[in-house]
Amino acid sequence: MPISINTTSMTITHYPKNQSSNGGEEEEISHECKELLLSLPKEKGWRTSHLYKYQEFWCQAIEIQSIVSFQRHFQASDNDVVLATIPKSGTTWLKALTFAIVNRKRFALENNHPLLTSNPHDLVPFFEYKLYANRQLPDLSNLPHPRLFGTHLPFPSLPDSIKKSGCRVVYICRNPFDTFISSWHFLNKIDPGSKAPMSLDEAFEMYCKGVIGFGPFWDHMLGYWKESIGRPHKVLFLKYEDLKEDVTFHLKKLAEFLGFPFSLEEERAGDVEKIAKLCSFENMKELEVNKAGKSIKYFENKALFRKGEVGDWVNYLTPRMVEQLAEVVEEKLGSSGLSFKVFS
Ligand code: PAP
Repeated sequence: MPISINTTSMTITHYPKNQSSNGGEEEEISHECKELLLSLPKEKGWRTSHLYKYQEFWCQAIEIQSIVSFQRHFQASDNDVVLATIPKSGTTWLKALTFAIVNRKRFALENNHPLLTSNPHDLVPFFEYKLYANRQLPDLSNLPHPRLFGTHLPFPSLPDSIKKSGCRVVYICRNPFDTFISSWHFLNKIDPGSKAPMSLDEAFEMYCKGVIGFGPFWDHMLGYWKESIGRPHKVLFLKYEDLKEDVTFHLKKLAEFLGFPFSLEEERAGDVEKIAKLCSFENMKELEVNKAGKSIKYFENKALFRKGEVGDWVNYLTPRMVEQLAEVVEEKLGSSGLSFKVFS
């Protein structure tokens, strides 16, 4: 029998689960999903024993189950906002900025702002890690509009109702050198269960082959890049390094794209700068909720705030690795017009 509970303003229906105890990896996987997994190519995973290739991207077994449910059940509204990223590209930052921009009339920027007491992943939930995770079917009809959601799915795998409705998609990506180093640190910080941490060398080889959650990174980026060129009013493409260089410029651009432009009075009152400060790495890292809280299963919020810099990869990659990854980037992205700053 399904059981319904109410969490804040959305109702979530839980279905009975199959229990197992292998660090959550294949925990709670339905018979239907197990059948699907048997038909998919697989490789050794970074954190879990395997990554599976589902619809041309790599992901964990438990994620596939949530993704299938999201693809089947989610119905977009025209004013929904979907924030899309490949992991470790600026997801947390983009969620914070978007939440603050869209809700600035509901929540004054001065004090008691929800971002001071909640991690951005709680305010802008992931489809695949929260809303459709754990075999839940959420009732999202009571969420305030515009509804804000997050996802790591590549563009072609988004449900048709997102791709075909008027809803807006914001994508942020980051140079592959820093994204790789950030991913390696992060995945080794998560409780690996019985698995030993993965060496930098091994992780690097997998990354260059495209074998990383939601990768290959080049396909992920190109899917949104092409869509942003074809439908610029519906898909906004941002880069982490550009935001680091001039956050207020990109904040205003984001607000305009979302349909919440700053008025002259707001600009004069310094609201753009207030949001930039509220969402800054330095501010967010020091908040109690981000030092001690846990918003997503298997990792603590503090793992989301490491260095927040452009160019930290120079401290880890050998000249041979830099050359190898630069070749991959050139081969896969060279003709697309998409390029990255790799130093601050
Ligand atoms: P996720 O995909 O797991 O949610 P995501 O937020 O995309 O992670 O990436 C985390 C990276 O963004 C970390 O980078 P680092 O490992 O190189 O340090 C993290 O420090 C950085 N980050 C988190 N919040 C901010 C922020 N407010 N401003 C700038 N960078 C941030």
